Amino acid sequence: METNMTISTLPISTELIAEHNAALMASVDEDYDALGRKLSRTGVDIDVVKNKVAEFTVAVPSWGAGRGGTRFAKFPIPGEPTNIHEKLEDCAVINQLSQATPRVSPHFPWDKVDDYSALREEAASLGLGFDAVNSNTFQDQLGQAHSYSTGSLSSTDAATRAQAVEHNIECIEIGQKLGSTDLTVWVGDGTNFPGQQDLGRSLDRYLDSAAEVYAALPGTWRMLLEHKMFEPAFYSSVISDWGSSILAAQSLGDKCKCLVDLGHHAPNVNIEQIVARLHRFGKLGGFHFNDSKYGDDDLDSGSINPHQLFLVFNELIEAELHPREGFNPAYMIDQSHNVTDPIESMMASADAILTAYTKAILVDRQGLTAAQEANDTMLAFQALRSAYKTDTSPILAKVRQEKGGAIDMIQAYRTSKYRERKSQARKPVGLGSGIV
Ligand code: LRH
Ligand code: MN
Repeated sequence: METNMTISTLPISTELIAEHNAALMASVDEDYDALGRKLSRTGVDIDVVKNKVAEFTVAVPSWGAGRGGTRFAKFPIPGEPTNIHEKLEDCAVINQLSQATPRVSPHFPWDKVDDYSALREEAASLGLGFDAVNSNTFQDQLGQAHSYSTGSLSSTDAATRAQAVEHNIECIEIGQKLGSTDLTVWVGDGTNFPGQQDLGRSLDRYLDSAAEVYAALPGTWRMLLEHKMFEPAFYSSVISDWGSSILAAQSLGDKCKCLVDLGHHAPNVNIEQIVARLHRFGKLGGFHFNDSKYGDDDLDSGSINPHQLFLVFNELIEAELHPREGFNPAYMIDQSHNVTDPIESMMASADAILTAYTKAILVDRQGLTAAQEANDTMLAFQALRSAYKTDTSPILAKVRQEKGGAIDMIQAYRTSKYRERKSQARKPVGLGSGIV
């Protein structure tokens, strides 16, 4: 997070938050002390857990600040953001109340501006920094020379591949001005018909293009490859699964890692095992947290399958305890808020992600490992389940309160009437469809 910049006025009054917390503090303290006594019976110091949780943060997607939509429709809400400046303001609200989302992951050209240094200062004045930058070679821009309709980094057309490489390099240059150190590369490249493209040659073209992007990475930067099973291609996707992604990352080099978007897998795929595998080979680069029931639904994290999110964090705690070269995953949310206020959804999602992390911290690792080595299946499972069953909300409320956030984020947000105020100040967003 930018430190040399003084935070100017934050969007929610600190008096309102203090008043809100004062009314709830007694019950939080009571619940926290009760949980503390319960955890101490199993040798866990709740303050140690609290201090570890207070260090955890997750980035929010700039594109998640506005209402999302599907190919059928998008239903804007009054006062939703219309540009990156308003999106940063809304992201500042999420961070102010959650105290857990101090970075924004931008997307280009959706967040294009003339002066990126000014944008960096603007974000810093709101207490925000920038996380991984996202390139976009899955849409054509007005006046673009070559269409991505038949692919981008893997296109059969050399000029189109060069254009896609150029765009990714431009994103790196923008990211350097913003203080980012990661480039996330997701391509929609693929086919809708068997035979439409040679499955081997399309990957070879992708690897050649990606190698040019890789070569442009500044010293400390990483390139995060994001795999996705399908959509917009519905027969084959060039980087369709973790296998294609890790092989590509291994062939590109040490600075190339794999990013796991939870929604990019077939239903019931064991994503936590994918996390363990990527970590085993030092290629676990980051996450796009969301939830889904069918496809890439981009629903709120933990809203459909909070247990899966817990099991993913269980693998991340194991990874922290047994780190591999360069283990430093980028934690980011990637969601599309089609029916809720995006600010409320991202605050609730940050809470769900920190809840999964906190429950994973509470797992009795020694007991688990001993039961696993002894093939005591039930005790091993119960080591996870008893942690999962623990209500960790007093710890999260205490962390937020102590860091200056709100004990009940949604209640405080609604009391602030922030969205109503913005619906007066901001121009209405037109009807449309699609993600942004
Ligand atoms: C692709 C994806 C990718 C982003 C886009 C907004 O489905 O997850 O991470 O570029 O959503
Ligand atoms: Mn994603």
